[in-house]
This record gives sequence, C-alpha cells and structure tokens, in this order.
Amino acid sequence: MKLIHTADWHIGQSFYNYDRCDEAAMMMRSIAAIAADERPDLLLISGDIFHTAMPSAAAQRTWAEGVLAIHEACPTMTTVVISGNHDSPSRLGAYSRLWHLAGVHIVTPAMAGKPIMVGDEETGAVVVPVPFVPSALAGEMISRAVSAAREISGRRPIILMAHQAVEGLSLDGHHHLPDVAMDYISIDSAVQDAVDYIALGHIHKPQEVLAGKARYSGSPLPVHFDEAYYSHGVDIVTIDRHGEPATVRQVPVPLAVPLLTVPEAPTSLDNAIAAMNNLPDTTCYVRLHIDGDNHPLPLDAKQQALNASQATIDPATDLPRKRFSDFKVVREAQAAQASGLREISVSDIETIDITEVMERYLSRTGAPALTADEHLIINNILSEQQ
Ligand SMILES: [Mn+2]
Repeated sequence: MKLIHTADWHIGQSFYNYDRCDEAAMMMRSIAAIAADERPDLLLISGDIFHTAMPSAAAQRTWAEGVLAIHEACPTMTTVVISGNHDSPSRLGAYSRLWHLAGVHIVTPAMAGKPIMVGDEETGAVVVPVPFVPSALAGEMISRAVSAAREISGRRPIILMAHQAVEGLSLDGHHHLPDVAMDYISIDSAVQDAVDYIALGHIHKPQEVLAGKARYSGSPLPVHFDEAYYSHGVDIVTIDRHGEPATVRQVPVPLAVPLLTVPEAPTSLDNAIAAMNNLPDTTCYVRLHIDGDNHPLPLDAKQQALNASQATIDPATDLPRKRFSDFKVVREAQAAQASGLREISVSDIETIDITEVMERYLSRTGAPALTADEHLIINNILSEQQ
C-alpha cells in the first residue's frame, strides 16, 4: 500500500493583496506529476484545502481543476479529503457526491466516522477520515471511528486522518497567533496500537510525532514568511502490511515565488530597501528586516518600500517582480520586556485586563510599549467608564 500524504494547501490565500491562485495551481501540477511517477493507491489531503471559509470563484476553480488533473495523472488512485479549521465544511462538501465520480471522497463533520475501504484484503487499506472538530470532541470521535474500522479491517492496515494539534509536536516554524496557546489533543494508546499510520494536518512544518506512528506532512507551500526557511513537499508513505511500521520519504514541491526576508541581519530602512533592489530580477515576495532598536521606522516607511517595489513592475503581468509585503522589525530591548507576558488561550482573551491586551498588541506590532503617563490616562478613562 502506497500513499501520498499532504495537507494545508490553503488555496485562495491573498498574500498582502497578491493573489496566490497561480502558485496553488503550480503546486497542484507538481503533485499531479508526483502521482504520475509514484502511482500510489491513495492520496490523503488532511484538511485546510482553502485558506478561508468563503473561497473566491477563482480559488474554487483552481481547486477543482487541480484535483481533477491529479486524478487524471493516476486514475486508479483513491483520494480522501477532510475539512480543516480554515475550511467551511458545508462549502467544501457541497459537491461531494459529484466528486465521488472522480474517486474523490470529501469528508466533513456531517459524514465523519465512516471508514473507507480501499482495495482487497491482501493489498488494500482502511482509511479513517476524521475532519477538524473542536479539540474537546476530537478524542472521542477518533476513538469511535477507529473502533468502527477495526471491525471491518481484517488484515488491512488502518490509516487515520486528522486535522489537529497532537501533544508532543513542535511549533517551531509554524506561523500561528502569537501569545495564543494551541488546543492540543492526546491520542490514546488504544488508538495508537490499532492504527498503522496517522496522516495529520494543521501544523505546516513537516515532522513526526508519537514515535513515528503519526506525521505532519506540512504544507506544500509556505503560507507565511516564518514558514519559508525549511523544505516543503508531500510525503510518500509505504505500508507493507498491518502491524508493520510505515516508511516515509518526502518529495519536495518546487516553490514558484519565494518568500524572502532581506537582508539577513536587521538594519535601517534605506539599507533594507537597497537589499531588495539588489535581489536577482525574478519574482519574489519581500519582507524587509529592520533593526527597530537603532533604526525606528519613519512614518512613511511603507510608502517608501512600496515605491521601490512598484519600480520593478513586470509589463507581462503588470505586477511588481519584487513584491514588498511587510516589515520584520526586531526590537530586542523591547522583546526582553515582553517576554514576561504569560501564554494565554483564546478564552483567556475575554477575561484579561484591557491594558494587557493593549500591551500584547503593541509588543506584537513592534510599537513602543506604553509609558507610565499613558498607563495613567488609560486607567483614568477605564475608571470613568465603570
Ligand atoms: Mn493550515
């Protein structure tokens, strides 16, 4: 049994107002070529198909044409898709019966839990697709789905799909909301013993968890500058038979438009713009690396950077080749101060003090911290409100 494991395609991402549908289409063409080469039995896409719950018509067309091309590259392959936290399950599942005709199973919470049998008892497998649900419900849903699969699996290997943060993973290289803790789930030992492989989505940096029983394939395209420094691709997984360990190798997916942070060391705005100008004349997204302690950004910094970017317009596309996107402002002095802030969860945001919310926002955006006078003014306003 051979499968391609991938996740977190985030089709339809608008990246600093640049549409990334062409990049998504190229990524899917690469996966079609990999499928034609590898001739796998299965393609598993473990959630976050779209970047937003309301993908544009262009994003939906990119997805439909890409998946169809992948199917045509290896028509005998079965594709299983689960919805992720970025997807609208009802929107993703709207045409699921039509997709079934092309060998594509789209599984959303409304139809979760049903195992999918692929192939025969000797060479096939049972796929257990568990789409994203809030972490409090996920453990129970996984346990029930896996025991349903065990009743019918016979000698077939059992492959679980989930879109969750599993305990023991590393968040290094995954861009997520700063200061907000992930909602982790634990996968109980009965499930770990019953399944042969867990194809995870949600975390964008490829890694194995649960001593290699489970893996995040990672996203085939980086969706943030902080995700650009490691290799992105898909996993080719081989499972000889039930009870034997899976072997995994990563096949890289080429990146059409790189995400660059320049220069390597933080500096002034002028130096950073010069570094952008000195990049080779190919299309790229650029984040300027600024030393905020010694070179605070002037008020028109964004306009200066955009002007330099606009000077690189490619007449063929009418878009800049060097696409200024953002600043990465390093403020070590301030970071030392902010490191005292505890980690909070989403629900904590409703209960914490409003000045703490402001402090977190300021430290996140690289703005100067509140002065004692400003604290006083805010406290006066708040006490007048109460
Ligand atoms: Mn994702």
